[in-house]
Amino acid sequence: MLTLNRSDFPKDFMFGTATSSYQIEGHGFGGAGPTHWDSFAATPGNVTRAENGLRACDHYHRFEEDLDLVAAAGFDSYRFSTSWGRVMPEGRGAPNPEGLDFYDRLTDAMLERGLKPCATLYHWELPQPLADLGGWRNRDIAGWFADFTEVIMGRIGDRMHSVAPINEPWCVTWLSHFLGHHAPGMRDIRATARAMHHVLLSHGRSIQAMRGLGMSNLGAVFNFEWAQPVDDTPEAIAAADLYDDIYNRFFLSGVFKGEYPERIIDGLGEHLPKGWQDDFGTITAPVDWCGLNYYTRKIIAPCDGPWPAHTEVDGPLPKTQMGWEIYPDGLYKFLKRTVADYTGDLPLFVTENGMAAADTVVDGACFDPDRIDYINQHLQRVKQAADEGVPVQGYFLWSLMDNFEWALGYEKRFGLVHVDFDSLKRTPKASYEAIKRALSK
Ligand code: IFM
Repeated sequence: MLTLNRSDFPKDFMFGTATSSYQIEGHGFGGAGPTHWDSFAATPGNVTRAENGLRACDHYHRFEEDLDLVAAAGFDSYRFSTSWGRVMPEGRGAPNPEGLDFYDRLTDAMLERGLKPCATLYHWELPQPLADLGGWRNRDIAGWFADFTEVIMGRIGDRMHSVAPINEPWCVTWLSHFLGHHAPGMRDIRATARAMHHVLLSHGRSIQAMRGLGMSNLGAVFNFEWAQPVDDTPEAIAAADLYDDIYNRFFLSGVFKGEYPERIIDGLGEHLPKGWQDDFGTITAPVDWCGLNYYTRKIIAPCDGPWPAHTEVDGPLPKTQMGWEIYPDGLYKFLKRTVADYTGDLPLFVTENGMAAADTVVDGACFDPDRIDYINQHLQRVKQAADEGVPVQGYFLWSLMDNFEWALGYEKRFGLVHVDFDSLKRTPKASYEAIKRALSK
Protein backbone atom coordinates (compact mmCIF):
# COMPACT_ATOMS: atom_id res chain seq x y z
CA MET A 1 0.00 0.00 0.00
CA LEU A 2 1.11 3.56 -0.60
CA THR A 3 1.39 5.54 2.61
CA LEU A 4 0.62 8.91 0.97
CA ASN A 5 -2.60 9.77 -0.82
CA ARG A 6 -3.61 12.49 -3.26
CA SER A 7 -4.98 14.57 -0.34
CA ASP A 8 -1.50 14.73 1.24
CA PHE A 9 -0.35 16.93 -1.66
CA PRO A 10 -1.34 20.50 -2.58
CA LYS A 11 -4.77 20.84 -4.23
CA ASP A 12 -3.67 21.11 -7.88
CA PHE A 13 -0.72 18.75 -7.63
CA MET A 14 -0.71 16.70 -10.83
CA PHE A 15 -0.20 12.95 -10.95
CA GLY A 16 0.63 11.29 -14.24
CA THR A 17 2.35 8.41 -15.92
CA ALA A 18 4.83 8.53 -18.80
CA THR A 19 5.79 6.54 -21.89
CA SER A 20 7.66 7.22 -25.13
CA SER A 21 6.81 6.55 -28.76
CA TYR A 22 9.59 4.15 -29.83
CA GLN A 23 9.33 2.19 -26.59
CA ILE A 24 5.63 1.35 -26.97
CA GLU A 25 4.04 2.22 -30.33
CA GLY A 26 5.51 -0.30 -32.75
CA HIS A 27 7.64 1.51 -35.29
CA GLY A 28 6.89 -1.00 -38.02
CA PHE A 29 3.35 0.36 -38.37
CA GLY A 30 1.67 3.36 -39.98
CA GLY A 31 4.28 4.48 -42.50
CA ALA A 32 6.93 5.50 -39.96
CA GLY A 33 10.35 6.02 -41.52
CA PRO A 34 13.50 4.19 -40.34
CA THR A 35 15.28 5.64 -37.32
CA HIS A 36 18.79 5.35 -35.92
CA TRP A 37 17.37 3.07 -33.23
CA ASP A 38 16.34 0.56 -35.92
CA SER A 39 19.89 0.54 -37.32
CA PHE A 40 21.47 0.41 -33.86
CA ALA A 41 19.23 -2.51 -32.88
CA ALA A 42 19.98 -4.34 -36.13
CA THR A 43 23.69 -4.30 -35.29
CA PRO A 44 24.74 -7.50 -33.48
CA GLY A 45 25.58 -7.04 -29.81
CA ASN A 46 23.90 -3.67 -29.30
CA VAL A 47 20.57 -4.77 -27.79
CA THR A 48 19.81 -7.67 -25.47
CA ARG A 49 18.47 -10.64 -27.45
CA ALA A 50 18.73 -8.45 -30.60
CA GLU A 51 15.29 -6.97 -29.86
CA ASN A 52 13.91 -3.81 -31.46
CA GLY A 53 10.93 -1.46 -31.43
CA LEU A 54 9.18 -2.63 -34.58
CA ARG A 55 6.20 -4.04 -32.69
CA ALA A 56 6.95 -3.03 -29.08
CA CYS A 57 3.64 -2.96 -27.13
CA ASP A 58 1.60 -2.39 -30.32
CA HIS A 59 0.28 0.77 -28.69
CA TYR A 60 -0.24 2.11 -32.23
CA HIS A 61 -3.27 -0.20 -32.48
CA ARG A 62 -4.12 -0.52 -28.77
CA PHE A 63 -3.86 3.08 -27.54
CA GLU A 64 -7.56 3.23 -26.57
CA GLU A 65 -7.16 0.27 -24.22
CA ASP A 66 -3.94 1.75 -22.83
CA LEU A 67 -5.46 5.16 -22.20
CA ASP A 68 -8.39 3.44 -20.48
CA LEU A 69 -5.85 2.06 -18.03
CA VAL A 70 -4.32 5.51 -17.46
CA ALA A 71 -7.73 7.02 -16.79
CA ALA A 72 -8.98 4.14 -14.63
CA ALA A 73 -5.98 4.55 -12.32
CA GLY A 74 -7.11 8.12 -11.65
CA PHE A 75 -4.12 9.88 -13.22
CA ASP A 76 -4.62 13.51 -14.21
CA SER A 77 -2.23 13.50 -17.11
CA TYR A 78 -0.39 11.35 -19.59
CA ARG A 79 3.15 12.14 -20.69
CA PHE A 80 3.80 10.74 -24.17
CA SER A 81 6.21 11.49 -27.00
CA THR A 82 5.86 12.06 -30.72
CA SER A 83 8.04 10.12 -33.13
CA TRP A 84 9.81 12.40 -35.60
CA GLY A 85 10.17 9.53 -38.10
CA ARG A 86 6.47 8.67 -37.87
CA VAL A 87 5.49 12.28 -38.57
CA MET A 88 8.22 12.96 -41.16
CA PRO A 89 9.66 9.68 -42.49
CA GLU A 90 12.58 11.47 -44.17
CA GLY A 91 13.09 13.73 -41.16
CA ARG A 92 12.45 16.72 -43.44
CA GLY A 93 9.95 17.52 -46.14
CA ALA A 94 6.63 15.81 -46.68
CA PRO A 95 4.83 14.69 -43.54
CA ASN A 96 3.21 11.26 -43.27
CA PRO A 97 -0.58 11.85 -43.07
CA GLU A 98 -1.08 8.58 -41.18
CA GLY A 99 1.45 9.67 -38.56
CA LEU A 100 -0.20 13.04 -38.03
CA ASP A 101 -3.62 11.35 -37.86
CA PHE A 102 -2.33 8.96 -35.23
CA TYR A 103 -1.21 11.74 -32.87
CA ASP A 104 -4.43 13.61 -33.56
CA ARG A 105 -6.52 10.58 -32.52
CA LEU A 106 -4.25 9.91 -29.55
CA THR A 107 -4.70 13.49 -28.35
CA ASP A 108 -8.48 13.36 -28.68
CA ALA A 109 -8.56 10.00 -26.93
CA MET A 110 -6.72 11.55 -23.95
CA LEU A 111 -9.09 14.50 -23.82
CA GLU A 112 -12.15 12.22 -24.05
CA ARG A 113 -10.89 10.47 -20.93
CA GLY A 114 -10.22 13.68 -19.06
CA LEU A 115 -6.42 13.28 -19.29
CA LYS A 116 -4.14 16.27 -19.80
CA PRO A 117 -1.83 15.63 -22.80
CA CYS A 118 1.80 16.35 -21.83
CA ALA A 119 3.95 15.92 -24.93
CA THR A 120 7.65 15.44 -25.47
CA LEU A 121 8.68 16.11 -29.05
CA TYR A 122 11.82 13.97 -29.15
CA HIS A 123 12.42 10.85 -27.10
CA TRP A 124 15.35 9.43 -29.01
CA GLU A 125 14.29 7.90 -32.35
CA LEU A 126 16.12 10.17 -34.80
CA PRO A 127 15.03 9.65 -38.43
CA GLN A 128 17.77 7.65 -40.16
CA PRO A 129 18.07 10.07 -43.12
CA LEU A 130 19.05 12.79 -40.63
CA ALA A 131 21.43 10.45 -38.81
CA ASP A 132 23.04 9.86 -42.22
CA LEU A 133 23.70 13.60 -42.41
CA GLY A 134 25.48 13.57 -39.05
CA GLY A 135 22.43 13.73 -36.75
CA TRP A 136 23.06 15.70 -33.57
CA ARG A 137 26.62 16.49 -34.73
CA ASN A 138 25.29 18.62 -37.56
CA ARG A 139 24.30 22.17 -36.62
CA ASP A 140 21.53 22.06 -39.24
CA ILE A 141 19.61 19.78 -36.90
CA ALA A 142 18.37 22.84 -35.01
CA GLY A 143 16.49 24.00 -38.11
CA TRP A 144 15.24 20.49 -38.95
CA PHE A 145 13.95 20.11 -35.40
CA ALA A 146 12.23 23.50 -35.46
CA ASP A 147 10.50 22.44 -38.70
CA PHE A 148 9.38 19.15 -37.15
CA THR A 149 8.12 21.09 -34.14
CA GLU A 150 5.98 23.28 -36.37
CA VAL A 151 4.56 20.35 -38.32
CA ILE A 152 3.53 18.24 -35.34
CA MET A 153 2.47 21.09 -33.07
CA GLY A 154 0.70 22.76 -36.00
CA ARG A 155 -1.56 19.70 -35.88
CA ILE A 156 -1.96 18.91 -32.15
CA GLY A 157 -0.48 21.94 -30.35
CA ASP A 158 -3.90 23.51 -29.81
CA ARG A 159 -4.81 20.64 -27.44
CA MET A 160 -1.58 20.12 -25.49
CA HIS A 161 -1.53 20.81 -21.77
CA SER A 162 2.27 21.09 -21.81
CA VAL A 163 5.15 20.39 -24.16
CA ALA A 164 8.90 19.83 -23.75
CA PRO A 165 11.18 19.56 -26.80
CA ILE A 166 13.76 16.93 -25.85
CA ASN A 167 13.76 14.19 -23.24
CA GLU A 168 16.98 13.77 -21.26
CA PRO A 169 19.70 15.66 -23.17
CA TRP A 170 22.42 13.71 -21.31
CA CYS A 171 21.16 10.44 -22.82
CA VAL A 172 20.81 11.94 -26.30
CA THR A 173 24.42 13.11 -26.17
CA TRP A 174 26.83 11.64 -23.59
CA LEU A 175 25.28 8.20 -23.31
CA SER A 176 24.93 7.91 -27.08
CA HIS A 177 28.03 9.68 -28.45
CA PHE A 178 30.64 9.30 -25.66
CA LEU A 179 29.72 6.04 -23.91
CA GLY A 180 28.18 4.53 -27.05
CA HIS A 181 25.46 2.66 -25.16
CA HIS A 182 22.54 4.10 -27.16
CA ALA A 183 22.02 4.96 -30.83
CA PRO A 184 24.00 6.07 -32.74
CA GLY A 185 26.50 4.12 -30.60
CA MET A 186 29.42 6.49 -31.07
CA ARG A 187 32.43 6.83 -28.78
CA ASP A 188 33.92 10.11 -29.86
CA ILE A 189 34.63 13.18 -27.76
CA ARG A 190 34.23 15.67 -30.61
CA ALA A 191 30.88 14.20 -31.66
CA THR A 192 29.79 14.38 -28.01
CA ALA A 193 30.69 18.04 -27.56
CA ARG A 194 28.88 19.00 -30.75
CA ALA A 195 25.82 16.92 -29.91
CA MET A 196 25.66 18.48 -26.40
CA HIS A 197 25.63 21.97 -27.82
CA HIS A 198 23.30 21.24 -30.76
CA VAL A 199 20.76 19.51 -28.53
CA LEU A 200 20.45 22.70 -26.49
CA LEU A 201 20.35 24.89 -29.59
CA SER A 202 17.59 22.66 -30.98
CA HIS A 203 15.72 22.90 -27.69
CA GLY A 204 15.80 26.70 -27.93
CA ARG A 205 14.73 26.75 -31.59
CA SER A 206 11.84 24.41 -30.81
CA ILE A 207 10.65 26.60 -27.91
CA GLN A 208 10.79 29.63 -30.21
CA ALA A 209 8.83 27.76 -32.89
CA MET A 210 6.10 26.85 -30.40
CA ARG A 211 5.90 30.42 -29.08
CA GLY A 212 5.48 31.43 -32.72
CA LEU A 213 2.48 29.11 -32.88
CA GLY A 214 1.04 30.89 -29.85
CA MET A 215 1.64 27.97 -27.47
CA SER A 216 2.26 28.22 -23.72
CA ASN A 217 3.23 25.94 -20.82
CA LEU A 218 6.48 24.88 -22.47
CA GLY A 219 9.27 23.27 -20.49
CA ALA A 220 12.54 21.35 -20.52
CA VAL A 221 13.13 17.84 -19.15
CA PHE A 222 16.51 16.78 -17.76
CA ASN A 223 17.72 13.55 -16.16
CA PHE A 224 19.77 13.54 -12.98
CA GLU A 225 21.95 11.14 -11.03
CA TRP A 226 23.32 12.13 -7.66
CA ALA A 227 27.13 11.97 -7.82
CA GLN A 228 28.63 10.63 -4.59
CA PRO A 229 32.45 10.64 -4.20
CA VAL A 230 33.77 7.19 -3.28
CA ASP A 231 35.65 8.69 -0.31
CA ASP A 232 36.56 12.10 1.02
CA THR A 233 39.90 12.52 -0.74
CA PRO A 234 40.21 15.69 -2.87
CA GLU A 235 40.70 13.47 -5.95
CA ALA A 236 37.43 11.59 -5.38
CA ILE A 237 35.55 14.81 -4.67
CA ALA A 238 36.91 16.37 -7.87
CA ALA A 239 35.96 13.27 -9.87
CA ALA A 240 32.39 13.36 -8.53
CA ASP A 241 32.14 17.10 -9.16
CA LEU A 242 33.10 16.61 -12.78
CA TYR A 243 30.58 13.78 -13.15
CA ASP A 244 27.98 16.12 -11.64
CA ASP A 245 28.89 18.85 -14.13
CA ILE A 246 28.64 16.55 -17.12
CA TYR A 247 25.51 14.71 -16.08
CA ASN A 248 23.51 17.21 -14.07
CA ARG A 249 24.74 20.76 -14.45
CA PHE A 250 25.76 21.23 -18.09
CA PHE A 251 22.28 21.26 -19.62
CA LEU A 252 20.62 23.18 -16.76
CA SER A 253 23.39 25.78 -16.90
CA GLY A 254 22.93 26.22 -20.63
CA VAL A 255 19.17 26.67 -20.48
CA PHE A 256 18.85 28.68 -17.26
CA LYS A 257 22.15 30.58 -17.03
CA GLY A 258 23.35 30.88 -20.59
CA GLU A 259 26.75 29.39 -19.76
CA TYR A 260 28.55 26.05 -19.49
CA PRO A 261 30.45 24.89 -16.37
CA GLU A 262 34.18 25.80 -16.50
CA ARG A 263 35.29 22.22 -15.91
CA ILE A 264 33.41 21.11 -19.04
CA ILE A 265 34.88 23.85 -21.15
CA ASP A 266 38.32 22.71 -19.92
CA GLY A 267 37.64 19.19 -21.22
CA LEU A 268 35.41 19.75 -24.22
CA GLY A 269 36.12 23.35 -25.26
CA GLU A 270 38.34 22.54 -28.22
CA HIS A 271 35.65 20.21 -29.59
CA LEU A 272 32.69 22.56 -29.30
CA PRO A 273 31.52 24.07 -32.57
CA LYS A 274 32.94 27.50 -33.47
CA GLY A 275 30.92 30.40 -32.11
CA TRP A 276 29.07 28.31 -29.51
CA GLN A 277 29.07 31.29 -27.14
CA ASP A 278 26.81 33.18 -29.56
CA ASP A 279 23.97 30.64 -29.30
CA PHE A 280 22.93 31.28 -25.70
CA GLY A 281 20.35 33.87 -26.74
CA THR A 282 18.44 30.99 -28.37
CA ILE A 283 19.31 28.30 -25.82
CA THR A 284 17.92 30.43 -22.96
CA ALA A 285 14.55 31.01 -24.66
CA PRO A 286 12.31 31.32 -21.58
CA VAL A 287 10.49 28.18 -20.43
CA ASP A 288 7.49 27.88 -18.13
CA TRP A 289 8.57 24.87 -16.08
CA CYS A 290 11.41 22.44 -15.52
CA GLY A 291 11.07 18.64 -15.49
CA LEU A 292 13.31 16.33 -13.45
CA ASN A 293 13.74 12.65 -14.30
CA TYR A 294 15.29 10.81 -11.38
CA TYR A 295 16.10 7.16 -10.70
CA THR A 296 19.38 6.66 -8.80
CA ARG A 297 22.79 7.87 -7.66
CA LYS A 298 26.30 6.88 -8.76
CA ILE A 299 29.41 6.44 -6.65
CA ILE A 300 32.32 8.04 -8.46
CA ALA A 301 36.06 7.41 -8.17
CA PRO A 302 39.01 8.95 -10.02
CA CYS A 303 40.88 6.77 -12.49
CA ASP A 304 43.88 6.97 -14.78
CA GLY A 305 43.44 7.97 -18.37
CA PRO A 306 42.36 10.97 -20.39
CA TRP A 307 39.63 13.43 -19.37
CA PRO A 308 37.16 12.93 -17.69
CA ALA A 309 39.21 10.30 -15.81
CA HIS A 310 36.51 9.03 -13.51
CA THR A 311 34.73 5.72 -13.06
CA GLU A 312 31.64 4.30 -11.34
CA VAL A 313 32.01 2.05 -8.28
CA ASP A 314 29.45 -0.49 -7.07
CA GLY A 315 27.37 0.93 -4.19
CA PRO A 316 26.03 -0.77 -1.03
CA LEU A 317 22.31 0.14 -1.24
CA PRO A 318 19.53 -2.20 -2.41
CA LYS A 319 19.31 -2.22 -6.21
CA THR A 320 16.61 -2.44 -8.86
CA GLN A 321 16.59 -4.87 -11.81
CA MET A 322 18.72 -2.27 -13.65
CA GLY A 323 21.40 -2.63 -10.96
CA TRP A 324 20.64 0.96 -9.91
CA GLU A 325 20.86 1.80 -6.20
CA ILE A 326 17.64 2.98 -4.59
CA TYR A 327 18.46 6.42 -3.23
CA PRO A 328 15.35 8.58 -2.70
CA ASP A 329 17.33 11.32 -0.92
CA GLY A 330 18.80 12.20 -4.30
CA LEU A 331 15.40 13.26 -5.61
CA TYR A 332 14.87 15.55 -2.61
CA LYS A 333 18.36 17.02 -3.00
CA PHE A 334 17.89 17.67 -6.72
CA LEU A 335 14.54 19.37 -6.17
CA LYS A 336 16.11 21.69 -3.59
CA ARG A 337 19.27 22.34 -5.59
CA THR A 338 17.49 23.02 -8.87
CA VAL A 339 15.43 25.76 -7.23
CA ALA A 340 18.42 27.24 -5.41
CA ASP A 341 20.91 27.18 -8.30
CA TYR A 342 18.83 27.46 -11.47
CA THR A 343 15.07 27.87 -11.51
CA GLY A 344 13.94 29.96 -8.51
CA ASP A 345 10.14 30.28 -8.58
CA LEU A 346 9.62 28.31 -11.78
CA PRO A 347 7.30 25.30 -11.34
CA LEU A 348 9.10 21.94 -11.18
CA PHE A 349 7.69 18.56 -12.16
CA VAL A 350 9.12 15.13 -11.47
CA THR A 351 8.61 14.00 -15.06
CA GLU A 352 9.98 10.45 -14.53
CA ASN A 353 10.55 8.22 -11.54
CA GLY A 354 10.14 4.48 -11.18
CA MET A 355 11.98 1.17 -11.09
CA ALA A 356 12.48 -2.00 -13.08
CA ALA A 357 11.80 -5.40 -11.54
CA ALA A 358 11.69 -8.95 -12.92
CA ASP A 359 7.89 -9.05 -12.67
CA THR A 360 5.90 -12.14 -13.62
CA VAL A 361 2.21 -12.94 -13.79
CA VAL A 362 1.09 -15.80 -11.56
CA ASP A 363 -2.55 -16.92 -11.60
CA GLY A 364 -3.50 -13.73 -13.42
CA ALA A 365 -1.88 -11.39 -10.89
CA CYS A 366 1.43 -9.54 -10.77
CA PHE A 367 2.80 -8.81 -7.32
CA ASP A 368 5.48 -6.05 -7.24
CA PRO A 369 5.93 -4.93 -3.62
CA ASP A 370 9.41 -3.50 -4.24
CA ARG A 371 7.99 -1.01 -6.74
CA ILE A 372 5.32 0.08 -4.24
CA ASP A 373 8.07 0.62 -1.69
CA TYR A 374 10.18 2.55 -4.20
CA ILE A 375 7.27 4.85 -5.07
CA ASN A 376 6.48 5.35 -1.39
CA GLN A 377 10.00 6.42 -0.57
CA HIS A 378 10.29 8.81 -3.51
CA LEU A 379 6.86 10.35 -3.04
CA GLN A 380 7.74 11.04 0.59
CA ARG A 381 10.79 13.01 -0.53
CA VAL A 382 8.71 14.93 -3.07
CA LYS A 383 6.21 15.83 -0.35
CA GLN A 384 9.02 16.86 1.98
CA ALA A 385 10.38 19.22 -0.67
CA ALA A 386 6.88 20.62 -1.37
CA ASP A 387 6.28 21.13 2.36
CA GLU A 388 9.55 23.07 2.53
CA GLY A 389 8.39 25.43 -0.22
CA VAL A 390 9.87 23.86 -3.37
CA PRO A 391 7.39 24.70 -6.17
CA VAL A 392 7.08 21.07 -7.28
CA GLN A 393 3.67 20.72 -8.91
CA GLY A 394 3.50 17.19 -10.26
CA TYR A 395 4.86 13.64 -10.28
CA PHE A 396 4.90 11.22 -13.24
CA LEU A 397 5.63 7.53 -12.90
CA TRP A 398 7.80 5.79 -15.43
CA SER A 399 6.18 3.87 -16.89
CA LEU A 400 2.58 3.06 -17.69
CA MET A 401 3.55 -0.38 -18.96
CA ASP A 402 6.55 -2.64 -19.54
CA ASN A 403 8.22 -1.63 -22.79
CA PHE A 404 11.35 -1.59 -24.95
CA GLU A 405 14.05 -0.56 -22.50
CA TRP A 406 16.45 0.48 -25.27
CA ALA A 407 19.75 -1.45 -25.26
CA LEU A 408 18.32 -3.74 -22.58
CA GLY A 409 15.41 -4.85 -24.76
CA TYR A 410 12.20 -6.12 -23.20
CA GLU A 411 13.86 -7.79 -20.23
CA LYS A 412 13.79 -4.83 -17.82
CA ARG A 413 10.22 -4.16 -16.69
CA PHE A 414 9.41 -0.62 -15.53
CA GLY A 415 5.62 -0.79 -15.97
CA LEU A 416 2.73 -0.33 -13.58
CA VAL A 417 1.07 -2.68 -16.06
CA HIS A 418 2.71 -5.97 -17.03
CA VAL A 419 2.93 -6.72 -20.75
CA ASP A 420 3.27 -10.26 -22.05
CA PHE A 421 5.42 -9.64 -25.13
CA ASP A 422 4.11 -12.77 -26.88
CA SER A 423 0.36 -12.23 -26.50
CA LEU A 424 0.64 -8.47 -25.73
CA LYS A 425 -1.85 -8.98 -22.89
CA ARG A 426 -1.81 -6.17 -20.33
CA THR A 427 -2.08 -7.10 -16.64
CA PRO A 428 -2.17 -4.28 -14.08
CA LYS A 429 0.39 -4.96 -11.33
CA ALA A 430 -0.18 -4.53 -7.60
CA SER A 431 1.58 -1.13 -7.86
CA TYR A 432 -1.07 0.00 -10.36
CA GLU A 433 -3.81 -0.93 -7.88
CA ALA A 434 -1.91 0.81 -5.05
CA ILE A 435 -1.64 4.04 -7.07
CA LYS A 436 -5.29 3.82 -8.01
CA ARG A 437 -6.27 3.60 -4.34
CA ALA A 438 -3.97 6.44 -3.35
CA LEU A 439 -5.23 8.73 -6.10
CA SER A 440 -8.83 8.19 -5.05
CA LYS A 441 -8.22 9.41 -1.50
O1 IFM B 1 13.12 3.93 -20.32
C1 IFM B 1 13.83 5.08 -20.00
C2 IFM B 1 13.21 6.28 -20.66
O2 IFM B 1 13.17 6.16 -22.04
C3 IFM B 1 13.97 7.54 -20.33
N1 IFM B 1 14.24 7.67 -18.92
C4 IFM B 1 14.72 6.52 -18.22
C5 IFM B 1 13.87 5.31 -18.51
C6 IFM B 1 14.39 4.08 -17.74
O3 IFM B 1 15.68 3.76 -18.16
